Amino acid sequence: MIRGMIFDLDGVLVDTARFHYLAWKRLAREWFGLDFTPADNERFKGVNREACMRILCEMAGRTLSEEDFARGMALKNDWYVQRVREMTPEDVLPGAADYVRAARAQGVRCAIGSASKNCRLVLERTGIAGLFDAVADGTVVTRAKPDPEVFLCAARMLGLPPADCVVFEDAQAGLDAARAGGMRCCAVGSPADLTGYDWICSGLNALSDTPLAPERLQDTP
Ligand code: B16
Ligand code: MG
Repeated sequence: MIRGMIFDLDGVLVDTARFHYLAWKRLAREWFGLDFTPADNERFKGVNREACMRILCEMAGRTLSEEDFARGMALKNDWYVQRVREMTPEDVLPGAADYVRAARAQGVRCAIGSASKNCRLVLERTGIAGLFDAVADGTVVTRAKPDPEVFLCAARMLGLPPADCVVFEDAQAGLDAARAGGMRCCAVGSPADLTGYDWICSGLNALSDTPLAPERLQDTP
């Protein structure tokens, strides 16, 4: 039975992916003269900041000093945070808050499992912090998805075994992390981009006809 739900933040609950994309695109252009495309950005989804910076350097064929590497990450983060500060509850993805509320009403415990160190700020700006019993994010874990650390940490915070939890994820690295942690997972996105999931939906607003519909959760093995 599903007793816990662990939600990735970026791309599942809120649309911060485009802010990350725009900030990396600017850094790629200003520092490396690279045209960073949406296809390049796929490799950055769900991956923590340091790992993203490493991928960008690899794409540019450049090795930076430790100091410049840290300066690049800080610049990107400043640009990203500027946009996050302008977020409002309207930036919550369609149906996401209602889905979490309905699951909670069925007795399901809900947590966040995000790679982001800015997770708390995003939750506060969008007004959904109070919907979650626990927050496992980039400030409490060290290993990047596809390592399962962030989801195992969330399950532990909920006081539930991984097998009783479902992870909702938009990134392949996150789906791989959920499975590595012994959890079932629901992909959020398109079957053309994602693989290795138990269920798939285009967004949390599209789950009403599936076994993950809140009113059917009690019967889901
Ligand atoms: P930050 P998620 C991830 O969030 C993003 O998908 C990824 O693009 C980003 O690099 C990562 O957070 C780190 O974010 O720079 O704010 O610490 O999808 O795991 O909620
Ligand atoms: Mg995500």
